[in-house]
Amino acid sequence: MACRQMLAVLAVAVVAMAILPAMARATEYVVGDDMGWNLGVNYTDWARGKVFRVGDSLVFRYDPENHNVLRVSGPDFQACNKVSAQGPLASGDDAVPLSSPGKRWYFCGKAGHCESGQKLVITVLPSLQAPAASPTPTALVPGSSNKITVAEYQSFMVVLVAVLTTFMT
Ligand SMILES: [Cu+2]
Repeated sequence: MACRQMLAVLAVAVVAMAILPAMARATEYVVGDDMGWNLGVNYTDWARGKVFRVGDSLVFRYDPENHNVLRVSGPDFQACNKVSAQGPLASGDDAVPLSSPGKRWYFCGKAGHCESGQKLVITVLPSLQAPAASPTPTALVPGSSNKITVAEYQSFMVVLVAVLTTFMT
């Protein structure tokens, strides 16, 4: 029955559409990967090509005897100036949630380490699940306001497929 096969394909597609946004999971980035937070690692290279989003987190792993983590402003980052730094994080295994979009600057507060390149700047992008980034196919729901949510759209599609399936079988 070609009709039923098409419906099955449609149903799978709709379910996939409903599930995919929820699968845009938070990512945990171990800074420096296996090298950790240390001297002799180029954190500009490490960060290149990575996409950091709100909801993700950074994990700094290091020997707390030798390193720590300070969060600073952009100008302080350039100058390795820790006078107004936030922190330090000093556990040796520090998870830092990225809770807002924008730039973030970190460096190690031990003497000379920032100057030697133990510093990291990243740009945090908005979450993929932010309402502004969601499609709003308003034409599919006549009479509704033009502010339907993704959840409403997904519910509508699931109901639509259920109704179609009932009629076609
Ligand atoms: Cu250090």
